[in-house]
Amino acid sequence: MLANLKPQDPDKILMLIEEFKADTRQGKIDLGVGVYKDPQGVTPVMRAVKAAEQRIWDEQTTKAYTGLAGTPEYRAAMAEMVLKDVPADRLASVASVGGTGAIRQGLELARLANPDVTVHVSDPTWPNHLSIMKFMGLPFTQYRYFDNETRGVDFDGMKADIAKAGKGDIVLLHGCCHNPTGANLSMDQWTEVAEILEKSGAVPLIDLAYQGFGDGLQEDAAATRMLASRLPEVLIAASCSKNFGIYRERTGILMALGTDTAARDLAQGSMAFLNRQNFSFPPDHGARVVETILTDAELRADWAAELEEVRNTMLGLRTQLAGELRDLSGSDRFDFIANHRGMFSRLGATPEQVEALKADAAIYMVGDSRLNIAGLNKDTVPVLARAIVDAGI
Ligand code: PLP
Ligand code: TYF
Repeated sequence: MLANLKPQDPDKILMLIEEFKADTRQGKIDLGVGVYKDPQGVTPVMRAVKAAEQRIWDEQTTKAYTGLAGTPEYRAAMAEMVLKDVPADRLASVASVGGTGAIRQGLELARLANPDVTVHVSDPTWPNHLSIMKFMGLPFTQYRYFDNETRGVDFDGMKADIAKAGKGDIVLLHGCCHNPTGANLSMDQWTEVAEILEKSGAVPLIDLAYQGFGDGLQEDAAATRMLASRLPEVLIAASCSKNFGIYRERTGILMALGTDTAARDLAQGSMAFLNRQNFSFPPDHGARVVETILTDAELRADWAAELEEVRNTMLGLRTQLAGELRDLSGSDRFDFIANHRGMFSRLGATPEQVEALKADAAIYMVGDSRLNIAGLNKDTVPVLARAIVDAGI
């Protein structure tokens, strides 16, 4: 049986990790996988996470099963963090296996509700969106998103394309900090997106993996909150991997907002059912850490402060890199780096230029010229800027 298996395409982002490890050159720079690194190159355990884990260790008396949907306390805390004003009469939610698990279950839910669903997803998008939909055999199409000339959003193209989504289709949107481009919509543009979806009856599935990494915890959730309050139906797949730094704990949540309590209850039952089919109970440790932090004023304030440091570190690196490139290139064509938000910016370089950066300067980024800003520090920014200009980008 096993001999019949076919080799699967590897994840190109994850492959870079191995390639980088194997490179023996001094001064190599890793701008590949989207993991936050501090200026010393360490992905730290956040202070509040350590404190919450200590508290859980001290106080937890059982590790018996929770519930198929996870604990109500975790789901309530997350709903408050993401939505602020929680419409309890409309909201169904389940804890998930990371943000990826929430995306997968959200797509499964959409297909359960509408077997003819088509998913509309940005071009480009996080490669796992495409690979999950292909694996599920879910029909999908890509809407225009990135303008390679301006390195901003091709908003006219995006509007024209998402208007083609029909009633009951899914439009997958990055709630903030678009991966891989770093280019994002303004609030006015988000309002236009809401109007288009209002007209068509297509349902947004908002992938919120970077709340707190862009303009701030509240600001990064603003588009999600607006869509949730305006549209009758909204799906949200939120991840705690980045903003709590608990990548390996696999912590996320799928939320579904319906029109009334009957729709909410149907969604709740179906989402718990989907958890049961796929893995039964969702992982608890990361969820318990998040719940502990969000429900304790002191821990929450400390977590928010550390997250703010992380965000500001990345913003500082963006400003520095854009400035260095302005000086070295004698032009403002790299200013988009300062305007982008989140961990990533797409440089707009060719695959050959990306290869040249790797071969000549030991600088690793994803083949589509996505760089992880958090892989830099004050000393490596000038090295990268010089290499970009030398590569003729
Ligand atoms: N969505 C996007 C766009 C991401 O970049 C990530 C990051 O890894 C995720 C979702 C989900 O992350 P995780 O499954 O690790 O929570
Ligand atoms: O885009 C990234 O780099 C992050 C991390 O299969 C990641 O979202 C990358 C690939 C993958 C899972 C997570």
